Amino acid sequence: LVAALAFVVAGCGGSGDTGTTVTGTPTGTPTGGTTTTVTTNAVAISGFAFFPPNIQVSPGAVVTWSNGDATDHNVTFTSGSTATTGNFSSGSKSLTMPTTPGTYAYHCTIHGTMTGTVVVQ
Ligand SMILES: [Cu+2]
Repeated sequence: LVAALAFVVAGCGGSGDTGTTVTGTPTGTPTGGTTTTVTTNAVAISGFAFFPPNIQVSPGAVVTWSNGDATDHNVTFTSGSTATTGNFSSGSKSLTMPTTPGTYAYHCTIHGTMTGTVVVQ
């Protein structure tokens, strides 16, 4: 019986067992402070997060946030700008970015874990 059990356990460690793999996390994960910056003017709000969280646009560009959650969110800049969309629970809101190059951080004032940045350059 012991020998048979050991055989089964050893078998579980084979190539067919993928249930506990924790290595090889993909890059670009939207949480955890990733520094990946995407060139786009559109940001989705989904699952209480901005995606992509870090974007790059041209000076003076209009950036649009689309709220896919059925709850109020807002986009409020906290560095270099005081622009805010105000709360909105559906649809999209747009803000015109500054013309001065730099990194502008924003967050949702309702949900402190929702943060993002816009790099203007
Ligand atoms: Cu929010």
